[in-house]
Amino acid sequence: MKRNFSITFSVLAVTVFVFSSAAAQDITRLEKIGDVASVTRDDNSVLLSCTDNSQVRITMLAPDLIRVRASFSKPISNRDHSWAIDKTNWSTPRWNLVETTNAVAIKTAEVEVIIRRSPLLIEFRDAKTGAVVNADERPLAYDAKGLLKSMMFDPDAGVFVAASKKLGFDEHFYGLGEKASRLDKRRSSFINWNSDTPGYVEGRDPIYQTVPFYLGLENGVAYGIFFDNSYRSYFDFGKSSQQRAWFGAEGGEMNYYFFYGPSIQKILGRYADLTGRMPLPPMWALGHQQSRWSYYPETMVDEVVRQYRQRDLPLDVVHLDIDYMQAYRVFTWNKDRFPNPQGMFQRLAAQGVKTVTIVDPGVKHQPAGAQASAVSDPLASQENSYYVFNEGVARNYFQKRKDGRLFVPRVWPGESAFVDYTLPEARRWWGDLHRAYTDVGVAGIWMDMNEPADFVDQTGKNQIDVVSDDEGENSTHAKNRNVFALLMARATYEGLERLQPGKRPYVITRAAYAGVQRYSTMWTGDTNSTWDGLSLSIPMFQSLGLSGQPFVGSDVGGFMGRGNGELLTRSYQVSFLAPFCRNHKTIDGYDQEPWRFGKHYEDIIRKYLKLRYELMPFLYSTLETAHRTGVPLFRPLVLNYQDDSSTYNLDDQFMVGDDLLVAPILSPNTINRLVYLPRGTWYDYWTNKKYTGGTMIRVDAPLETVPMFVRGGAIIPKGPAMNFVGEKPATPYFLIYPDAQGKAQTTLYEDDGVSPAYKNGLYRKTSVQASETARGISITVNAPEGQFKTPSRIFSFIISTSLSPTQVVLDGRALPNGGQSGPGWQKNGGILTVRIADDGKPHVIDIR
Ligand code: MIG
Repeated sequence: MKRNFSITFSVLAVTVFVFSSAAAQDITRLEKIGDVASVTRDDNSVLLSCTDNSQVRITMLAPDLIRVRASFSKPISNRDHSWAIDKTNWSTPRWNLVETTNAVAIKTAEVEVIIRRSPLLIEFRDAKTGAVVNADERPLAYDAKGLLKSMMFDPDAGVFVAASKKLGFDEHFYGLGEKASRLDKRRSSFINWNSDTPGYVEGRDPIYQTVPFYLGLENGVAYGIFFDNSYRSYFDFGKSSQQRAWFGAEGGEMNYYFFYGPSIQKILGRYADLTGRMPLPPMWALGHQQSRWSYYPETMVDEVVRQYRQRDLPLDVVHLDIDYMQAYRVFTWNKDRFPNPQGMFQRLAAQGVKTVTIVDPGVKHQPAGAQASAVSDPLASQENSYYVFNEGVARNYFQKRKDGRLFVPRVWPGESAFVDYTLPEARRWWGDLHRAYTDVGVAGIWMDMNEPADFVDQTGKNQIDVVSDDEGENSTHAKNRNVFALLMARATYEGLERLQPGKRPYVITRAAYAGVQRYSTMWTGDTNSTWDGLSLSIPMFQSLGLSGQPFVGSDVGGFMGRGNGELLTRSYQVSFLAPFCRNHKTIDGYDQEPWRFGKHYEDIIRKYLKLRYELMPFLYSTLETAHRTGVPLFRPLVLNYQDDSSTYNLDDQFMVGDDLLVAPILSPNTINRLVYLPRGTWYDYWTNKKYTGGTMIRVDAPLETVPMFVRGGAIIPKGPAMNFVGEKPATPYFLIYPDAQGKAQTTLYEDDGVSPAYKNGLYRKTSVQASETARGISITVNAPEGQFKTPSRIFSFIISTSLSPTQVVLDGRALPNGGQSGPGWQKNGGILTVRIADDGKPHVIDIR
């Protein structure tokens, strides 16, 4: 049985569906929107009515956020709905309108929008400098004559719409969510059509997710465009022509949001305002996770966890893949393999291990006939009657074709049914079904196959006439495919919120649409266990972070094919600093747990896993920044050094927050590499050796060492090494790395790590500043912010310095020199350590 599926799976893996490339969509042949005939305004928008009955509405949502919505040869519809948008109640910014014979000019405090009347061309300028930031290359256009119909997924579902922008001579492009491509997307084109693409390599497009949001950067100035259209969409950043960057879709509205920076970080904050913020996941989601397709029976799970603990390897989470179910029936348990799930999860929990179960959208198609019995016990046999299918049919929640027949895709259970997640009551039902997991102690949900994949036909053609309610619109697959996963994630997240009110939901998804960060974290699907796969993971994580998804990661060691100890070790040297750090492997792959290639590799992997847990206070604080500001944890250097052109293409290095720079090894037999250090002071994390940035250096990188640097000016909060989150009390210590002016600072974020109470002020932010003075060093600990109380504990400050102090004074009183645990200080081999009691009060430490 297992063999069979494995073969099916491999066959799918090599079947490549060739879509028409974006280059083939010649948008210059499309019908241009008519000239402006009249202009009207209301409180927050300007409506341009055109000579051809088209309309364009420009809406001012914020000084740096302008929406452009257009309809062609008809008025703009009253219906205005998007599953991606989180915020609609904007308070109108100050703006004014000036009309001249040739143009219409709208100005907010930050952006000026100039609309030429004939032809209708839109240009965005910096309101202060007048510099053009982004300008139409040609008028908005649509496929009035159906020229592109033969290339469209569903020619009956919509009309191709497009917008075209002038391509800057030196413009760089970032974002677009999950793409198997490098960081800078200039001279590339892409299609968005959520697709199950096992074993994808660089250049494969589309893959699982759709996030139609990109950033343009030229001369250090950035803008963003979110083309909120869920139909199959196209982005061409100067691939088909060196004149233009264009985007379009096979239906729906021309509807985009223009974000003005000039800083990328500011744009990401605004994008998070518009499409929502990532809530904090439970802190243990940052722990190390282990998965396999599939661990069963329960003795196998026990053995994996036993090995972890016996080998002193950190582990927070085990994932159960599709074989825990009864013949792939979601929301059931296979009693032969897992006779007592609750007992097992308690056993694991006692060892600090949480369990995540996979949930696929395919519900086994199992008409009950005469056998029907309403057994909704997920542990009971569903052989004769399957409660999820029965209920879905009875409530009419499954997707149907236009002719009213149930849509029956083939996925893991064989013939299946998909839920219409656009129905609020179906989402609620689906969410509540997760009691099958939460009742027995499952801690999180892993959503797979939600492109949605269909073994009958991966292009979606088999689903072309499937209708979704879509808020009463009864639209078809062409519009709904790309939002299917977003809505499944929403159903799951909201279900877990209801089922476990005191706990933060933990959801991870493969497919998505923009806005998914409100409900789910993600991983990059079925990668390859190759060096190319590892190298590709870095720009992928970075691009996702630049597209509103901060909690990202990929299967450590790669999913498909055979890895080896060196690749696995180097993979950990990337993923130990990615938000999602999970080792996972396909069903027929060579085993890949950290010990599988022998002690030498295992010892190095342990070192990095331990370091991840030591860095947990830093990682968690940086994740909270991502939650609050939309600026991701795992960053390309361009995000921190936007004015430094040497960072624009840099995607074999990354930063964690503002303070850590990592330059991993991405090829075999490599023991040194070049590293670009941007301006400022940098410290080698391992040796404390100081560098002045703005240059390229060569550093050694034997297998046990990943080149890693700390920014001068940083204070890195660390904690004890642990084998799972919460194993030991959090006793933070602070590593101080002064900049050229002798200054450094940080803010440590803490909360209970599990409940949503942080949303109501139950957190603690402790900011710490250090500065070199004429006499020595002074450290300030500010009064903590927030209501969360930490137990009284010792704060340690550690600094590598040539200074030999004679006295360390805390709030005017001398601290004892020496001692090990209580308040005091010592200088040892160039390292100065100062310990004080953290009593929740402000303190000043004077080192002389
Ligand atoms: O058709 O559940 O990406 O992580 O192990 C393959 C089995 C289905 C694909 C996921 C992978 C998972 C696998 N799944």
